[in-house]
Amino acid sequence: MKNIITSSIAMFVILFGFTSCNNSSKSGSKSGALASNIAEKVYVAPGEYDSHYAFLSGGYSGNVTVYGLPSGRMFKEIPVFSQFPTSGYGYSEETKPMLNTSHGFIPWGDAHHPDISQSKGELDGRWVFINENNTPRIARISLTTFETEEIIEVPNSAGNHSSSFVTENTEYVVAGTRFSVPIPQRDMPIKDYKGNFQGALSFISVAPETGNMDIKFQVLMPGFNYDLSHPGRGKSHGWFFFTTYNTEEASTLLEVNASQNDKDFIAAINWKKIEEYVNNGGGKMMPANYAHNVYDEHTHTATSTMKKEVRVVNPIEVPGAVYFIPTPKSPHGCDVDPSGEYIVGNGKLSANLTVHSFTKMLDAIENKKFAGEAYGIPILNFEDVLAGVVEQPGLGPLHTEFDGKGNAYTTFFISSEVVKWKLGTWEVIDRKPTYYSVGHLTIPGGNSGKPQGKYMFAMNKITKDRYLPTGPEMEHSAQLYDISGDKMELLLDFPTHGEPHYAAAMEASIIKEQSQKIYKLADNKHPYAAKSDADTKVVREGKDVHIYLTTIRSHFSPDNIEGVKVGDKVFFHVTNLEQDFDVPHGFAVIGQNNSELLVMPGQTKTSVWEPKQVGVWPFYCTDFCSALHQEMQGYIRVSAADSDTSIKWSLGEDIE
Ligand code: K7E
Ligand code: CUA
Repeated sequence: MKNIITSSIAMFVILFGFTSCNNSSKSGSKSGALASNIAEKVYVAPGEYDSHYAFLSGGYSGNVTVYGLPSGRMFKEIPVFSQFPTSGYGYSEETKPMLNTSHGFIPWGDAHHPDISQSKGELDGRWVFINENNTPRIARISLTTFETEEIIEVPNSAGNHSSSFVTENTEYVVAGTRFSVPIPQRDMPIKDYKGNFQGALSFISVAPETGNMDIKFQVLMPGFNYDLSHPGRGKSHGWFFFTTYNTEEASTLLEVNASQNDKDFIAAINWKKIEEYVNNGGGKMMPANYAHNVYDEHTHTATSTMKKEVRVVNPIEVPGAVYFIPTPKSPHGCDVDPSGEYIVGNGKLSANLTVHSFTKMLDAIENKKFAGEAYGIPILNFEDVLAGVVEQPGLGPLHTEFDGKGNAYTTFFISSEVVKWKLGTWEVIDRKPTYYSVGHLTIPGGNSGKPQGKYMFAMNKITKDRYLPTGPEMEHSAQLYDISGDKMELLLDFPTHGEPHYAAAMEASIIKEQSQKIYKLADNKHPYAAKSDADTKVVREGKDVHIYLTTIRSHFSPDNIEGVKVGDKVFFHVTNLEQDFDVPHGFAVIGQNNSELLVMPGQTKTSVWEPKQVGVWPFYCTDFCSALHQEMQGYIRVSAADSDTSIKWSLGEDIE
């Protein structure tokens, strides 16, 4: 028996050795990622800076994490679609409006595809956009404050997945629906899906100076699933491409019924043409209800406005604006190379990778060579538009990125590898395993005309044996590769947070000098700010008690408060008077039902506290801010509802 086990282990080792590269950390060899020269490639000495920033989506965490490359160190989690007790985002009165939607307050989101703003096809480092899939929204994050500044909800959409990619001058950020739905929403039998449901592709304009988002128009497409998208660039600037699946329009057992057609489509949208149509009054306004939430850096406060209509466009009414390109077989990724000529459609169930030619597409359109139409939208001939095919590169292709040197890199979920291939000749140049089941990959500048192709990292769905076990759940894993040579070289594994569907990355030099260090107290326009200890006060308005509180190392002002009663609603408005980089103060009071606050220098944040018991209750600073941090505390006296204790406050003396 023992012999059988031993020999099967030996057999397994032999097989494993043949089928897989020797990069595994368990191989015991000093090659691959264990070689000391590789360690040097990712080693960032203490006090030194990384060369790149990476912004990873958190998937079901709803947030974005900021990493340094090549070290793989995590610098920050930026709360976006989810409440975040670490900073009080989504709990403080100022930030709660950020999570307002037409469905009410939503404390959570499913974030997928971050994308960095661009000018002239290059990353400009102003903002990161990211989509929320479940309750369709797009957020804009500032790359000076690294805070979420704006969130817009996307009506008529469901499963906002083919999003949030930007055009080459950030004219638009795009949101395409994964699930088609009745538009407008109405009560109808699910079996009547086919021909009745529609898919909205939303073009959200971005104001050049402020970045403010506004839904310019929605194209109401046939009821397919719009999975991923990328903008044209260079010669194809003005177009946007969306993969579709379920062109069968099945409404049940999609794993079978949406896999019937040999080819689905890439939808090619000439947004410039539709923009012109809309600017001339085309399309129609339709009643809608969606939230637009904006954070004001000067009041340190977000406001949520409900918008009541949206412009919709019927593609049939804009001739020459929308075409379908047949693409095998339930394509997922839809990626455009840096020149804008090649559109890669990765058929999940296809043996080959399909690459379309933008030039050939224009020729076919010019010559009106159509294979038919779907709901009045012309379908081009597959062969007329085909640029080439990468033959049998792997199993389960998902996403492709480009290095700007004529090479493409595609992830294969089933065969767990990244395959490098050449644009134009379509030959496979290299393949490297990923551990395990890779989803997206990122090359800094990946969605731009100018990738910064030194590194590539893969984001893997399954971690298994790569790290010390942490119970049934392991964090997902990213793997960093050096792609500066002919062959990819695995450098590093690092854990990620949540599920990083995609990441945007860029050279750190583009943004590191602009990073904000404090908020200027003089610019603080918060209505409840106290800009010095002299401005602090406690004001009763009926049952509401407003406490204008300040923090500075190492005290609160005031630190003793009396006259609050059971049944009151107490607003702690905390202004951090510090004007020094990286000196936040925290605020917490016993029995607080929301979260602590973390208040940045120069900022005002508010926590609501509804005391339920009489007593004398302490509050304190939650951030170890100085040697006397433990002394940074205060008391609030809560009297009975019918008591006559009057409002009084003090610092440094007794309340008489
Ligand atoms: Cu492939 Cu949402 Cu881009 Cu995940 S998606 S992997
Ligand atoms: Cu302020 Cu600790």
